[in-house]
Amino acid sequence: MSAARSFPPGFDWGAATAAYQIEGAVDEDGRTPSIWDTYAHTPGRTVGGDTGDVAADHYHRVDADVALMRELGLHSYRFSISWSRITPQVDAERLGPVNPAGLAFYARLVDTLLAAGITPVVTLYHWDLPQALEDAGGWTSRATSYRFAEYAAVVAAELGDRVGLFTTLNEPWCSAFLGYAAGVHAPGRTDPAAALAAVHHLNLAHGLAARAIRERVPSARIAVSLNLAWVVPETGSAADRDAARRVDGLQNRLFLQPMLTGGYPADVVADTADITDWSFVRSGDEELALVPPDVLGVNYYTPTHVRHWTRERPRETADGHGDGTGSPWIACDDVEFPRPVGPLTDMGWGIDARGLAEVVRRIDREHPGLEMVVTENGAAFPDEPGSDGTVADPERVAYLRGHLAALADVIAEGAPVRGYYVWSLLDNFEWAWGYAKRFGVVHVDYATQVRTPKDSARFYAGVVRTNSLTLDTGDAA
Ligand code: GBH
Repeated sequence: MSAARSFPPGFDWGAATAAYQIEGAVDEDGRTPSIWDTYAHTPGRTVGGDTGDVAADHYHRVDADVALMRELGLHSYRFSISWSRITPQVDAERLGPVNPAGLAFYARLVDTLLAAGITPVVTLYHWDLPQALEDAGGWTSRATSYRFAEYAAVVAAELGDRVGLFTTLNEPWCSAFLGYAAGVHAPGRTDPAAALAAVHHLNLAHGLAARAIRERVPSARIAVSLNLAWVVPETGSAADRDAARRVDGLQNRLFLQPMLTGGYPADVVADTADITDWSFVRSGDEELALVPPDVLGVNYYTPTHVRHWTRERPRETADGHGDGTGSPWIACDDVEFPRPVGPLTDMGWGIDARGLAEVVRRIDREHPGLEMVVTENGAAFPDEPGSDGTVADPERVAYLRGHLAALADVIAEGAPVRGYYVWSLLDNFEWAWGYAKRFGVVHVDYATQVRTPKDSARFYAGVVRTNSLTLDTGDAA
């Protein structure tokens, strides 16, 4: 576990954030509401009624935050763009005028990063759909995919001379299943058929946007970030393996197949036949969605253990998996998610670094040559500054160390993983959990907006500096 490892020369080290989680400034410079403004402002939806209205106030702190990244020695910074800032008047029929002030914010961020020697990596969609599009059906509507491609083209045209890598979507599984089936993310719907329509329109959006970006900026590289699951059946029984097949189908194959090889997995289509007839998939859509990315973004946090539920006792569900109505796991009535054993993060998620290596191995096996970047990996712990002002977060250091060791090993086996982005640079608005959960390597005191690098930030800076994990790389420096 703690043996030394080194990473390949030129390995890309970064940190990631998302617009609604850090920016604040929700009604400045022409921005209109997104589904996350609406959701967070709906009573009962987020812990403590927290919203992203102020968040980490990054919108007003670009210079200081980029200086922080520079101190950490980051090569790259992955951030997302708030669509509602770029085309605030978008509706189902048209994209509407481009908002120069919105574009200018991101242009300035990009220029500030470049001046600091940090490579900007753009995510076009990290869950904050303009509310007017949701009012017209959101991701259940095909028009949303087309408007998204038009928005992507606008951003690419503006930033394509300075940004080399555009990520279309972050974790479309969350958008579709947490947003439209479980209802624990915006827009808060609990309609399994709507979730499957959303899956398709997100896949379509990826393909249409990737084409639109390449047309505007031929040199652009395209990524998509998927929260791929390492699905582990509890036993080798046929019933447990069938549970694993269903979960793998919903979380992994519903996105991998349409983007990488084309079409939808026949078993998932059959399993969901009672929910939808899939008529939202039109002739020609298979070709439209099939745009293999230049880089597959892998987001990994926790393993997914599954077993067949025998109904002899109440069903176990890991936190966030819901149960019955409001579950993201549609057509999985016989599946349960055993409670994780061993150490947990503050989210209640199990810790198992083997999963990161296993998802990478699986992609490498099924899609040889496809380049990967770990676009998110990290953990929440309830860190607070000590009396000396430092923030000790030994659990996060151990989490990162373990996952980086597993990653180094799978790279040494030959998997083409080109970079790693820690989630997250800053403590931030953890969606329905509000500010109750802290994922940053940098602590944020929300009352003062003071940033304090945690011990994990020093650990990570040491890894970046040496391009390796050594026994004592910067731990608790
Ligand atoms: C990412 O999503 C997001 O991209 C990011 O915005 C977010 O802040 C970050 O991770 C931390 O949450 O139900 O216990 O088995 C992560 C999506 C979906 C990962 C649910 C863990 C299962 C946990 N997550 N998943 S559990």
